[in-house]
Amino acid sequence: MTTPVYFPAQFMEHTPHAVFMQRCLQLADLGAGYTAPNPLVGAILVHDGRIIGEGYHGIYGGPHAEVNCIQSVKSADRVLIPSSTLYVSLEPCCHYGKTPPCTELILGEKIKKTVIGCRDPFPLVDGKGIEKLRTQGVAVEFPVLEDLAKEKNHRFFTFHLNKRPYIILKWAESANHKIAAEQGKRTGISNAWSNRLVHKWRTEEAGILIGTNTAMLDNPQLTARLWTGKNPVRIVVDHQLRLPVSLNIFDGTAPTIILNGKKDSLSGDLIFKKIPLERPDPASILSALHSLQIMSLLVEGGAKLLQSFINAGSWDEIRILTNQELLLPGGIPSPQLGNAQFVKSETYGPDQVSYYRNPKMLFP
Ligand code: AOF
Ligand code: ZN
Repeated sequence: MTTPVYFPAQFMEHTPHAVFMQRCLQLADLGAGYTAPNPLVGAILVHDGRIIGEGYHGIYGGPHAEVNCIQSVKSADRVLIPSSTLYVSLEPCCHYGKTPPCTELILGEKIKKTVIGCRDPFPLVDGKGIEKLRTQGVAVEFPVLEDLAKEKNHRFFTFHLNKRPYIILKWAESANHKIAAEQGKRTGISNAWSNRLVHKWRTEEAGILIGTNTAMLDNPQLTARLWTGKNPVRIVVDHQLRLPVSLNIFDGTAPTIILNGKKDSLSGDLIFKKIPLERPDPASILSALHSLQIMSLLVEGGAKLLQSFINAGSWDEIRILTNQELLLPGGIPSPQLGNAQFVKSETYGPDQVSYYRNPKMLFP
């Protein structure tokens, strides 16, 4: 557990709830990469300006932030729980999922005051957690730091409100904006530092998507082996089921979904998911992935697949690694950015990493 922060009583009068909510948001981050399709949530218990408990949702299927927070209270402080305020970055749940409702826990512990960051868009909760607490006599202060609390869970909100995964399009390109030297030839573009950054990104998303040609020609592993964390689910579009099982994506090192036009089947970590269309488009791919509970997606190519997502307006972020020292005459042009809005750039040796956002596509 982290060191408790102590606010003296006279300071407390002027301490906005925002300070304690900030702490919840910090704690929420500790679950990043492990909770999908659940949200990132942090909670603290504050008694007379002193934090007596802290917790966060650490892993999908595991205890919620509120449970870990209450469990962390030292035995000498347990008597203080009913007269403490529970701060939580997301509305407490009121349903039986993999774990029991947090509202029952709050009521059972006789906590009389809660401060909540933002509403939970999950249909089984969606305001009903707050209502339950209020009707049972718990004072609820809501919302506090709502924009930051929602931003923390932009993947979760996008998944529930837009009914599709949160989408990050990514590619590496030469200084003259080519993603490969020629069709069918794997071209090394990014460097050891930026490759590690990409593997870090892989640990942060639920799934990683590529098209048939990229799977066939590049034979990628799509794992996060250069960074510590969880491998994303590998997702490949293979409409005609042309891909040979000798490819790395079939090596069993990470769960793999094959989106195809022929069959639905499940064998261990290998899922075949049928898309009943002549040609799968972004909308059909996304609705299949939504039904498979893939909360966020890193799309890593090829150019045609990336462009189809841009053209459909189905994307949230674009991240481009540009090797400023590499020129590829001829070659395959990078996708066209369309209405992408520049956010920032970073430098990793010769590579510049540029981040864009979709100005139209934030959750409602
Ligand atoms: C909370 N605190 O820390 C989280 C919540 O299957 P379960 O029981 O884990 O429930 C998952 C749902 O609970 C998830 O979709 C979201 O609505 C909520 N997550 N709620 O009170 C938490 N992680
Ligand atoms: Zn809960």
